[in-house]
Amino acid sequence: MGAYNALPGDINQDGVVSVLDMLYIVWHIMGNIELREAQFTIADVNVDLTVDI
Ligand SMILES: [Ca+2]
Repeated sequence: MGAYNALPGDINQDGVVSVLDMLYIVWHIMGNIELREAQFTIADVNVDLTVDI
Protein backbone atom coordinates (compact mmCIF):
# COMPACT_ATOMS: atom_id res chain seq x y z
CA MET A 1 0.00 0.00 0.00
CA GLY A 2 1.25 3.46 -0.84
CA ALA A 3 1.16 6.21 1.68
CA TYR A 4 -2.08 8.12 1.61
CA ASN A 5 -1.48 11.81 1.25
CA ALA A 6 -4.13 12.92 3.64
CA LEU A 7 -5.83 16.19 3.05
CA PRO A 8 -5.96 18.22 6.23
CA GLY A 9 -9.48 17.78 7.52
CA ASP A 10 -10.34 14.85 5.25
CA ILE A 11 -11.10 12.59 8.13
CA ASN A 12 -12.97 9.88 6.27
CA GLN A 13 -10.23 9.95 3.62
CA ASP A 14 -12.52 10.05 0.60
CA GLY A 15 -10.37 12.66 -1.11
CA VAL A 16 -12.54 15.68 -0.44
CA VAL A 17 -13.02 17.86 2.61
CA SER A 18 -16.74 18.13 3.08
CA VAL A 19 -19.38 18.71 5.71
CA LEU A 20 -19.23 14.98 6.40
CA ASP A 21 -15.67 15.37 7.68
CA MET A 22 -16.85 18.17 9.93
CA LEU A 23 -19.55 15.85 11.24
CA TYR A 24 -16.88 13.35 12.23
CA ILE A 25 -15.23 16.06 14.31
CA VAL A 26 -18.57 16.99 15.89
CA TRP A 27 -19.29 13.33 16.65
CA HIS A 28 -15.84 12.97 18.14
CA ILE A 29 -16.32 16.00 20.38
CA MET A 30 -19.75 14.73 21.43
CA GLY A 31 -18.20 11.37 22.24
CA ASN A 32 -20.31 9.49 19.73
CA ILE A 33 -17.31 8.11 17.88
CA GLU A 34 -13.67 7.52 18.64
CA LEU A 35 -11.29 8.80 16.00
CA ARG A 36 -8.50 6.43 15.09
CA GLU A 37 -5.00 7.80 15.53
CA ALA A 38 -4.59 8.45 11.81
CA GLN A 39 -7.95 10.18 11.68
CA PHE A 40 -7.06 12.24 14.72
CA THR A 41 -3.87 13.39 13.03
CA ILE A 42 -5.83 14.46 9.96
CA ALA A 43 -8.52 16.10 12.04
CA ASP A 44 -5.97 18.03 14.08
CA VAL A 45 -5.54 20.55 11.29
CA ASN A 46 -3.80 23.18 13.36
CA VAL A 47 -1.52 20.62 15.03
CA ASP A 48 -2.27 21.65 18.59
CA LEU A 49 -2.97 18.06 19.61
CA THR A 50 -6.64 18.72 20.11
CA VAL A 51 -9.47 18.26 17.68
CA ASP A 52 -11.82 21.18 17.61
CA ILE A 53 -13.79 23.27 15.18
CA1 LIG B 1 -13.73 13.56 3.42
